[in-house]
Amino acid sequence: MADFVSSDTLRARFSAAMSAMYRTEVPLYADLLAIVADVNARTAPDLASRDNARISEERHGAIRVGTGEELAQMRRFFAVLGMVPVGYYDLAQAGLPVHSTAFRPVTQAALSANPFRMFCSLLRLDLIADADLRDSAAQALASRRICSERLLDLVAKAEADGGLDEGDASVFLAEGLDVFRWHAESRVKEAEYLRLRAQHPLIADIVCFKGPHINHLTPRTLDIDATQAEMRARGIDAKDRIEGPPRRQCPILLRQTSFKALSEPIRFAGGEGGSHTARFGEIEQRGAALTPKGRALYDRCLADVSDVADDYDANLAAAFAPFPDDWNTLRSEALAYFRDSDTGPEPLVWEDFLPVSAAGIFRSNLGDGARDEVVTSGSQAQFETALGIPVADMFALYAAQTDEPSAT
Ligand code: OOG
Ligand code: NI
Repeated sequence: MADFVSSDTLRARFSAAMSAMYRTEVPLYADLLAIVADVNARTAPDLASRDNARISEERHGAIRVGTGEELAQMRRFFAVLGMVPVGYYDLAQAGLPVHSTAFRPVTQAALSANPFRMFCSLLRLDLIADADLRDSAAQALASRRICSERLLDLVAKAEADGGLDEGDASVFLAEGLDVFRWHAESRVKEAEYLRLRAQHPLIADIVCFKGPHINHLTPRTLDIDATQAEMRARGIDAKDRIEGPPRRQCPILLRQTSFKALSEPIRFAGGEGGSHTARFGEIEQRGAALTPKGRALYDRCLADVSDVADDYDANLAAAFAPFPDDWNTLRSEALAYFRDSDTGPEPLVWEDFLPVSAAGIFRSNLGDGARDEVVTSGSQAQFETALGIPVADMFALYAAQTDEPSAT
């Protein structure tokens, strides 16, 4: 058998290459990495080096694709990196014309080797009410090729042979990186870009460019409040609310915040210049994975957050008062997942995303023109047909990991 590069190695190399590319494309991202590294070292100076290594290597990214074919290509590409689609996120409920999944590794071994994740959204053309606009968006997308022939050939080769040797792997990674590069040239004329953007800024972002540019990369912080404060102190325009649960003794799920999108110069087909807002920065703090019962309680608490007074943090904390905040109760009430380790039960880390938080991140980064009007329900079946396979059930994955022997 040929000497294949393992999917864990491919994923780690791809994640590092994306990070290097994004640092040059969005220099503020480099500042963010430095702040997070500082805060993490201060927060957990004695963290086991294995965990420390995982945390400083950890990041997620996000992309948005325009067609079912593009989504299926992404699914096949990420599979070579050991990443499978987990979960269905219905953003239409929040008024956004997309639905999403997250490509990520699923076993404990793969997650500890490198947990890189990619949040991937698919445009829902069916939610564009204006038929003319829908047709012109569909037409622009029909002639677009986001992957090179060479990349598609290597994906097919990896599928057929079960892997790639070093020679193929390095070409595969370079061609893969190219898919997510920023292109400042719009494929459509200014008038059409403006019409699409007026319908919804997300539609213009997805339809008008050569590829699904990476729109953010997110490092994992061990203290999001400290990181957010440090961002502000350095004059970074951070979003005013942290999405997700409040600060707690026992962190659960995911807390996220972002800095605002940059306005970047672009050139339209036809030659005129303009500007586009798409790319931003984000940080996240991960906590314990909740069971369906814990998640239902989380959703109820979140729904109870009052928007009346302007002290959002206090309202959030008050709404979460019913959520137990000690590990024993979280375990005895089966609200979170645990697994046995040498030192007793430890909570499983939440490896996924949250639809309400994701909607907040989208919204804060769509610029002033963002209008949320398409309120309708999701269509998981339609998404999975495009994807080519069903998405994995995150709760089943966590449940299986509670039985996995603990990593040594
Ligand atoms: C994705 C926004 C969602 C997250 O971390 O929840 C997201 C996007 O803007 O494309 O990245
Ligand atoms: Ni994100």
